[in-house]
Amino acid sequence: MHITFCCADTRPEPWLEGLRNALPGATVSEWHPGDAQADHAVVWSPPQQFLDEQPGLRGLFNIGAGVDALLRLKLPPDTKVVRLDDAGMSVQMAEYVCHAVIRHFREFDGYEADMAEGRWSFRKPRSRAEFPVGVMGLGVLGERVARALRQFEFPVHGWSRSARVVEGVHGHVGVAEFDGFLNACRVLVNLLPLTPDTRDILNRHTLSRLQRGGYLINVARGAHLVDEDLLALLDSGHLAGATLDVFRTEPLPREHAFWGQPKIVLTPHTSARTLREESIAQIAGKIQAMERGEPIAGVVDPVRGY
Ligand code: NDP
Ligand code: OXD
Repeated sequence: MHITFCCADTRPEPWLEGLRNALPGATVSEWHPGDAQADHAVVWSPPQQFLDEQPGLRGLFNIGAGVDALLRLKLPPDTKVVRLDDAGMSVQMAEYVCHAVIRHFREFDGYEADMAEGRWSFRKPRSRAEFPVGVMGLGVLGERVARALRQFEFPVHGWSRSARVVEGVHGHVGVAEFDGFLNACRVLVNLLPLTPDTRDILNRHTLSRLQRGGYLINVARGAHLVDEDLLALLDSGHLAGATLDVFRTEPLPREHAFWGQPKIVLTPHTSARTLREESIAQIAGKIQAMERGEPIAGVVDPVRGY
């Protein structure tokens, strides 16, 4: 069995070594143009040439959860596209989102500023009931985030395409229940995949439906958010702030208005990192299962877009 590796912005050696250890007997190599046909590929943002030259792949294993960049390419028709299924990402995402929600709710940014100026002052405790949190997307990451927020006793609402039952979380389903979901929330967390249905979904119209003093946490993809609409709603005061981990252009260009906006906390697409060991173990296990003819989790539906 031949596994080829084609991952942009990723040092290949540790991945090749890890895959060789996990799949003894397999030939594992970094892809170069003109290489022979492989059986499976481990990829991140591969060039179209790679896919054109590898039409017989049985599995195309993406070393991330989001497959939007991959699905923009012309894929071999019979290849299974497989995304990372947690692999250590959901706990990181839960940490990141809970940190952002709590930092805002408890006004730790204000306390930091006060203490930096030598000011010993208290703020009035706020009520959790006045900070209902909405999680868009109740998949592998969104469900974990919603459960973690419930542990801190925030009222939590979730929105998904099909009905999802998560204990203690008020579920809202599909387009018909989207406005009701937004109206019920003050803090909004985006964990949707980027698809034609969800591109630009965080815009003036939808963000205006959040309760006054709303707060946005975007940890999914930059193209979910209409940047100018967020800036306008921060200026008008309808939104109190935002924490953004993902951007339309990454790295975020130096001249972008987000850099100078004090109500926005920025991080460099780091909320849930791909963990090499966990990812290799998961991918190797799935390759072995596929070779035995068994079903695997995390197979992407290219029509649905995730
Ligand atoms: P999943 O595929 O497991 O979950 C997606 C969820 O979104 C599902 O609940 C799905 O509904 C819902 N959904 C999809 N389309 C719609 C729609 N049109 N309307 C309503 N709900 C919809 O994905 P993950 O949880 O694993 O990952 C989510 C995203 O997080 C990734 O696609 C990626 O973009 C981003 N990500 C960001 C990272 C970072 O570091 N910033 C790291 C990892 C991922 P249903 O349950 O009905 O199918
Ligand atoms: C992912 C990401 O999709 O890191 O896994 O954004």
